[in-house]
Order: sequence, then structure tokens, then C-alpha cells
Amino acid sequence: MNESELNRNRILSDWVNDVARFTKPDRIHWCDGSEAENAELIKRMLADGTLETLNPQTHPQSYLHRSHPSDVARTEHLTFICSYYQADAGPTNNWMSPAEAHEKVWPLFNGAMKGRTLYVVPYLMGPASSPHSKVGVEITDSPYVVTNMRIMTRMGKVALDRLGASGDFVKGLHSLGDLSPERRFICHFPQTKEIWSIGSGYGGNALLSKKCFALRIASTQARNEGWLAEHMLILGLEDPSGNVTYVAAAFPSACGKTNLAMLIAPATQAGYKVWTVGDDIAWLYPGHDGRLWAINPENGFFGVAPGTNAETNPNAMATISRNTIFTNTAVTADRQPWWEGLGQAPAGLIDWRGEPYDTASGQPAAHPNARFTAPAVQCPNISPHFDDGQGVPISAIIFGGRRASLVPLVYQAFDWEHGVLVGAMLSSETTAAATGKTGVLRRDPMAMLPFCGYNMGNYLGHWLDMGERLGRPPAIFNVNWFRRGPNREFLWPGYGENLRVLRWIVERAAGKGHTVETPVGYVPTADAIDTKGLDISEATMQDLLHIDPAGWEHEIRDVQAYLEKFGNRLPAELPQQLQKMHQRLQGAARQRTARSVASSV
Ligand code: GTP
Ligand code: SPV
Ligand code: MN
Repeated sequence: MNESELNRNRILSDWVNDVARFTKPDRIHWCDGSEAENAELIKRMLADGTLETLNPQTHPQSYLHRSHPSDVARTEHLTFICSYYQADAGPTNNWMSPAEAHEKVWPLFNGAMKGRTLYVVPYLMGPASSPHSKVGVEITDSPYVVTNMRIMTRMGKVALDRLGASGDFVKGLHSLGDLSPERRFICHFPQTKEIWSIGSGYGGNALLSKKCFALRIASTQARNEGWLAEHMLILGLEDPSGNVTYVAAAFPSACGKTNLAMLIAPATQAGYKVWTVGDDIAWLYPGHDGRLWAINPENGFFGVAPGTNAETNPNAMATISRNTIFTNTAVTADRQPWWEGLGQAPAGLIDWRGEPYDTASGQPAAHPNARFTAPAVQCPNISPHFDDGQGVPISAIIFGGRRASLVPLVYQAFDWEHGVLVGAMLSSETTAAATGKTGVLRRDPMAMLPFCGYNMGNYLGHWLDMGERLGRPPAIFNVNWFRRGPNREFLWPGYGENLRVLRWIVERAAGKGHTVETPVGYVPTADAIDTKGLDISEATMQDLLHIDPAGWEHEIRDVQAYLEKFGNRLPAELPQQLQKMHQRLQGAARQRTARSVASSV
């Protein structure tokens, strides 16, 4: 397809020309998303060392990319919301005024593409047939970004056909710049639906469709238009009678979304099957039937490699067996990608920086945030509704994070309002998905802390409003696969065994399943979760489901202090919900005292 056929939208071509005049690339290339175009890009990247070939027998059409060692994860401290007013970005976002961005960031793009090609990447977020899909265009000088976007989105002609002559698209401008963290900025302009990213070629910083558009910009659109853009996987759980129930789950980065979305039922759970609709982002809409419906706006997976293996996630292993780009993994002597979790480090391993791996170094061979980029259609259990424009109806929403203590394996909120508090209370230990210290507990409401494009106080209010608009809202749950024992060991086996918890969730969403009411929410009774065939003691199950009143009182105070940050942007409902929880805990304590007094007389 030639350029003139692609570049027929005047608003788009004017913007591309304006950007080109300023960034001064040697060439402009309009991407059509074709196989031939991709092959040509890969050929050039192999020639200049941006990509390396992997073993064509074991990993056909797959490549390794090593990013700059200072550019290996999202950089949240360099990510900004550039709303007109700081209060609209809120206390949890970095804010830069549009004027300051024009002064400080825009000049960095001046001549930034000299000697490089400017690629115009039109892409569609969501199925081609969906009324909810949206168009974005990314201008980038990174061919690696282009090949990743081709996997992660529906790229090229399909997007331009959808756009027609309209100016309704998200403008993303990306340049590698000089890759210096000193001159790295990821700026979002929710009012004009623009993104500027410079100085990084990595993941969510550079693939602007993902966190920048589908979460930060889209969350602001969703608030205005009455829907939700969330950091959630979407899956369908099929029971032995063939009924499929869809659930969406929000866990912070590197906390298990991809793994849960691709779960394979263990042998003891015969008859159950998980269908993957999405592994990272969900766009959710109220349907005419009063239910919440979800589409996955993405077309591929940008998943965490370390920890992925044939036991933990066989579906992911199958998905990444071909046509996959690996970023910052190690590579074996026979050129297979390798990472921690694949067994013993083989001899002759080359680490993620391209150096011979020294087992004695104590360092991992793959970067902890090494990732794979793979087409969704290659997932063996991809849902037949993956490409369905209407999406799937969501019966349950699950929140979760990494909590070594306090938070039980699973509990259910009493209703939507309480569920919004449960989401707002989400906190998790930080992971390698973003730069900075890992393992630090932080509050991360709805797993959206780094991704909400507007004031989080208003965001929580929007969640409450959405509940009012839903005649049949999903039931809301919280899970924690990461409770630890005295030796820091995980108490719950996790991965495929999480199906046992999913089963209880789906039963509860259907109004069945056994529970005990606690001040925190509904917790499964001792026998409600099937532990048949699991090597787990009754005492451990009790630990996993235990509610510690003093610990929760402390948690409430911590949440209260956190929520106070949002001032008058916080809906009054949330402190009221916290207060109710406190009263329930007090009531339970009084009952316990009365019981112990009674038993001592
Ligand atoms: P992002 O792509 O960053 O949003 O991450 P994600 O939420 O999709 O996380 P992912 O499924 O890739 O898992 C991240 C890490 O957590 C991997 O190293 C997994 O092996 C590990 N993990 C996932 N599920 C479980 C679980 O049930 N138990 C334990 N212990 N670890 C898990
Ligand atoms: C995350 O960090 O939540 C990711 C990876 O999904 S990235 O695209 O780099 O943001
Ligand atoms: Mn993510």
C-alpha cells in the first residue's frame, strides 16, 4: 500500500507534517501493518543490532531486544498528567502544567529524529466491530516500538478505515531522544488527548497505546462518557456443565494478571476451563441489560517473563513459542530465551546485558522486568469472544495485591459501595515493573495508582456513580495469593490452584457458595474452598482465611489517612464505609468480650 492511500486524513497528515518539521527525521514512513513491512523493519533491526535472532527451530520468527540498561521499566517519577489545573491531576499524580510542558519538554523534540525515520503508526484499540473501540496514532522514531505496536494493537489500515476523515484520535508523539533519564518525560494532556514521550524505548513508557492511552487518557474519557478504563484482566470460567462466567481482576503490575488470565485447571479440577479475554487492560461499559460489559482494547500480551514456565503458566509458554519479541531476557548458548524460573541456569548463558552470565554473581541472568510481546491469538485458550465487539458480561470484579500478612486469601464485599472501598483500600508490595525499590508496601487504589489520568478522588466517585447506573452490578471480591508464613514462604500454592478460589467467587456471584460474615466482608467457610488433592493443612487454610481485628483497625486508620489526601474530591461515601467497617469490628469485639465473660462465670 502506498503512502498516499494511507495518508488521506487532512487533520492527521497536517499533524504528522508539523511534527516532522520540528523533529527533522530523514524519512517519514506511514505504517500499513502488513507482513512485508514488518519483515523489512525486522531485517533492518537485525542488521543494526536492535534485534537478535533466536533459535529458529525452538522459537521461529522470534527475536531478542536488549534495551538500554537505564531503560528497563516504567519510570513513574518521570510520568506527568498535564491537565490545566493541578487539582485535576490530584495528589497521587505528578503534575506539569501544559505551559511548563511546552517550555521544558517540547524543545527536547527539536531535531530529535535527525538521522532517523519517523514512523506513523495508526492503531485501533478494541475489536474492529466494536462501537467502543477507539483510534490512536503514534508517531515514533523507534522501529522496535513499531513491531511491538503491531503485536499489541490492531495496527495500520484497519485503524485509518475506522478514523475516516475524523480528527477524533489520540495523538501520541514518541522519540527515543538520547535515552537519558535526565531528559526523559512521559506527558499526558487529557484535555487535548495528546501524549508526549521522550527518552525511553521501554514498554509502557514507549508503547503509547498501552498505559498512556488505554489507561491514562482513556480513564479521563471514560469518566466523561460514563464507562471505566481499568488495569484489569478479563477471563471466562467455564464449569463442567459448560456455563461460562466472566470476571475482571485488577492487580498491580507484576502481581499475577497474566497468570490468572491464562490459568489451566489442575488435574484435580477436571471439567473447569479458563478462557482468556485479556491480561492487562479492560474497558467496561454499562449494557442495556443493566450488566457491566467488557472488551479488551489490546491485541497482544506484554507479559513478565521471569517466573513463567511449563508448570506456572503453560498457556503463556505456548503463546510465546513463535512470533514473539523478548526484551531483556537472557539467552542460552543455542539462542533460546532464558529467565529465572526455567530451572538451573545452563552453561554458556548470556545475561540480559549481553555479557556472559556468572552464576556466582548472585544477580539474575534475565532482568526481573524482562518481558515477552506476543499476539493474543496465539494463546491456546483465547476466548471466542476476544474479538467480539460487544464484549463479555462481567459477573465479578476482583481486586488483589501482594500482601505478606493481614489480607485473607479471598473475601467478598457486601455490596457495590463497600466494594468500591475494598478497591480503594488495595495496597501491594512494589515490583520490578516500575523503577524504584521493590517489596515496599504502598496504597494502589484499584491497581490504578500509576495509571489514573485524573484526580483519584474523583475516580473513586466515578466508580460509585457507575454502581448506581448498573441494575445488575458485578459482585466485588478481594484476593491475596501472596500471604507468607514464618519463613517468608507463600502459604498458598497459587497459579493453577487459584482456580479453586475462582470457583468460590463464581459461585458467590451466582448467589451460592458458603460464607461467614465478618466485619471485613464475606469470607469462605472452612469447607467452602475445595482443597482436595492440595498439600495444605487445615491450620494453613485457617491462617489464610483468618481476620485479625487489631490488624484491620490499624489498616482502617492507615486507609483513612490516605483517603484524607483527596480532600473534598473524595466522595463522602468512602469515609462512611470505613466508619461502618470500624463499627462492625467494634461490635465483633464487644461480642467476643461478652462471650469470654460469659464463659468465665
Ligand atoms: P503486568 O504485566 O506488570 O501488569 O503484570 P501481571 O499482573 O500480569 O503479572 P504476571 O501474571 O505477569 O505475574 C508477575 C509475577 O508474579 C510473575 O513472576 C509470576 O510468576 C508471579 N505470580 C503470578 N501469579 C502468582 C501466584 O498465584 N502466586 C505466586 N506466588 N506468584 C505468582
Ligand atoms: C505494567 O507495568 O503494569 C505493565 C507493563 O503492564 S508496562 O507496559 O511496561 O507498563
Ligand atoms: Mn500492567
